[in-house]
Amino acid sequence: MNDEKVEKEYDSSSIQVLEGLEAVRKRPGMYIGTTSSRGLHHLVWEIVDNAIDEALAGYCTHIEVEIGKENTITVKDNGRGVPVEIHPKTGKSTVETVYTVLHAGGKFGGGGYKVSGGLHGVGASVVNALSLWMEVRVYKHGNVYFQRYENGGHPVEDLKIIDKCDEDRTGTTVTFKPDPEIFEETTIFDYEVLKTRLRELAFLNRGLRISLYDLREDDKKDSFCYEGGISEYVAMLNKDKKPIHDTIIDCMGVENDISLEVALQYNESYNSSIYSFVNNINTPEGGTHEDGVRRALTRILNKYATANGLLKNNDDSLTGDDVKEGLTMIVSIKHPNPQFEGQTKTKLGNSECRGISDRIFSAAFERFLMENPDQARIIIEKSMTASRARVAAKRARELTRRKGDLDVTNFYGKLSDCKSKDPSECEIFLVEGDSAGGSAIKGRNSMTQAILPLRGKILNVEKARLDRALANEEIRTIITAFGTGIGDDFDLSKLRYDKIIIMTDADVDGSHIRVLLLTLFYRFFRPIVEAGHVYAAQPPLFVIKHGKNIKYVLNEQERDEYLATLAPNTKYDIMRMKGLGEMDAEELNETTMDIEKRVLRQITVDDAMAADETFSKLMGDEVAPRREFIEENAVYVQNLDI
Ligand code: 1YM
Repeated sequence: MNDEKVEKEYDSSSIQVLEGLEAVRKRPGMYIGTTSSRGLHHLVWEIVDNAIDEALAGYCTHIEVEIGKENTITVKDNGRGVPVEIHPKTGKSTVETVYTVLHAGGKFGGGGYKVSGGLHGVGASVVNALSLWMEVRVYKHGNVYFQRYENGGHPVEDLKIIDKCDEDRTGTTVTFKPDPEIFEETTIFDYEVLKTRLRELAFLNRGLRISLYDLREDDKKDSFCYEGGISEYVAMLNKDKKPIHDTIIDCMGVENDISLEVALQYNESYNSSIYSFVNNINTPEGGTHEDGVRRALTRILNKYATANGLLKNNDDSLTGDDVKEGLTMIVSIKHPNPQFEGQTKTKLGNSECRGISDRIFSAAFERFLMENPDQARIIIEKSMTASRARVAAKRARELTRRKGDLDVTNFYGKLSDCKSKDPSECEIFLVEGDSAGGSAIKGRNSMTQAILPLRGKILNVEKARLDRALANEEIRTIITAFGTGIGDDFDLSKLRYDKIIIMTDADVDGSHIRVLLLTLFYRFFRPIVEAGHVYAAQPPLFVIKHGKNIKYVLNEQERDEYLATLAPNTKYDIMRMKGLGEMDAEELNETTMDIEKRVLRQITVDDAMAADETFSKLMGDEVAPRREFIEENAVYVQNLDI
């Protein structure tokens, strides 16, 4: 009787498990956001997060990630190993429970800082559900425990011992193959994506070694371990910029189980690169941890500057914006119970973190300034210059505003606007050169398509502040056309077009103009890029004519693919397309502008740090890194996605 009851419960719980995993397969987007390449890589982060948790708990010193020949992933750690005992609630091994029960991973951990408290943390069972197969090996008690799952998380057998190992060897190894039926777009792992995040995790977890191997290519591997933690991160971010003082200022402190680390250094540029993290998760919207540090930074600099006669009575005090010019800073907090808020749930909400961050950082920063008066003076002078420039830019903006320069109703410049006033259906083409501009004006749909021909080279804003940018006519025209304003006045809701389309030739000049425009957008209109409004038109490279058919293709590969589809003895003509300026209105419409036929590439800022690095390299003062980048990316440079 009793036995029967146990068996029934066991049965029903198995059924629930399978239903759980089935739900994941039915609606994968609900669990991993998307089934695109990003979702595919998310699977790796789920498994790696468990190993990172084990490192945060103090038991694991080395994590290895291996991309297999067939695009499998193996993650290996030297932690305690997932428990192998029967789990009281499920009646199965804990290993099976962790890998087959939805949300089991986060639930029984208890205590410590869990990465799974944040954005990831849907659990390893979700990865299993979305895999063709998965294998888990646990090294513990001198044994190798093993379990294999197939077809979206179905155990092939119970957990069993398959081998012996060294008594003192412990750890967990997980291998999985993503299911191509779920990841229709791609099941190919991107080495660079894995490398960037794994390196970041190594920076954020001082002393933890993380290695990456790619078996698809001979000898491709990287291994990261930073004894200096986030200070070394700041050093890397400033590598292609010119630091203005020697020391990377850093601090570390713990209050009520919450630990904070900050590292910063100023460079010559006018941009700031501030990145904050909670339990190793990036918080691009910031939050209380970042607020606390920024508040302290501004207050302490003002206090020191006043006390040491650098800031006089009649000087304006330094603002948060002044002290962030040229600042590269990482803020990393580890919190047992983080609360996330904001539009994308990437903003820390815990109010206690503001005070904790302020106290820990201000004490350390004040001490640094006292002990290093030369560096203190350099930093304060930089902020004071920024302050004066901010006042000048405000004046310039007010002046242009008074003259109505930035007001679209007074704007009879070069813009051929569209008739519709409904931004959701409007697009603006920024076109290289007057001649292509002319054809575009004739070839457009004047209801929804506006044309702005760009004559000169755009100012390189990587080397200019807002006040100089505003003095540039080309840039003023763009700001006016967008309708959003700029700087403190910027308002995304006033954007007059849903799509901003950069239309340049597929040659070196064209890519240069494109990069200059992208720099402008990234530095001064970042929300427009982040909201996905920016696109690059892709004019075709070849036209193939046979009989009455005309086919435009984007590149060599498409050309060859198309030719392969033609019947063997079709007689055909191939022509390399002319530049935009040589196309007539009809051709331009047909190839690049017509909504039905054109190909647009959306410009994304998936990784703000990578974009920042790219712009510093491409547009900054240093020649060597730029040459290096262009040499390394020579083939891609025309297709640079930031
Ligand atoms: C390659 C992925 O998952 N490592 C890993 C996971 C766990 C432990 C150790 C662990 C945790 C605990 C106790 C604990 C997990 N255990 C669980 C659960 N690497 C990888 N290494 N003993 C071992 O948190 O108390 C979930 S993950 F729930 F079983 F404890």
